Amino acid sequence: MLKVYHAPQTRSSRLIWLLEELGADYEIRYVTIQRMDGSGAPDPANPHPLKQVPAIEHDGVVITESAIIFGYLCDLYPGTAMAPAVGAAGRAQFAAWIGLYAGVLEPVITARFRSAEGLTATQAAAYDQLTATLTGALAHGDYLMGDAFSAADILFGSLLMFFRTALPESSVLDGWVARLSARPALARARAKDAPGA
Ligand SMILES: N[C@@H](CCC(=O)N[C@@H](CS)C(=O)NCC(=O)O)C(=O)O
Repeated sequence: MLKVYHAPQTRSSRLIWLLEELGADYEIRYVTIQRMDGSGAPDPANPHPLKQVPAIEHDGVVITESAIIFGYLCDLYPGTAMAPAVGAAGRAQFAAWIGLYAGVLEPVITARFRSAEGLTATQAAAYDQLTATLTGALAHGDYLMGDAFSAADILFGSLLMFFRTALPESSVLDGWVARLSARPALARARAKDAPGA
């Protein structure tokens, strides 16, 4: 059984959404985390070495980091629309999106949350490039991978669904978020976000 260590309204919420899209068989272990407002506390039951979420446990192995977990789960459930299979057309593009999330979006957006004025010139350039890459992709299709919704949309789009101001105002981005918000799997995930919800 795949176990998901999850705390409501966090980066692990989008993982529940992905699992619903994949039709996966999984079990949610609700854990507490230290929240940015000072509430909550690290949970001894959480196997994440930093006591963060998400973490998953599969075949006795703990896997952390959202982008890595997304890639792993898409490969665990091949043949869905969530990601092109290894070797199939579009797989390289999918890998590039996952890498962009982990290598650029996470560090740059985290730095920006700490201080928008405090970005280094390199980070500020990466932020502008990131915005241009996302809006550029969405100018050519309804989703990041073109006409087909994929796990890449969940990974990136969930950021704007939580914090729309993370990226600049844009009708292109707003239209994308509206399309993502209508996914039935998202409604199912939201129903499971909090214990007993
Ligand atoms: N890069 C990590 C970040 C994980 C992360 O920061 N998760 C937050 C919740 S959104 C957390 O667990 N915070 C509690 C803490 O840092 O102690 C990922 O994407 O998986």
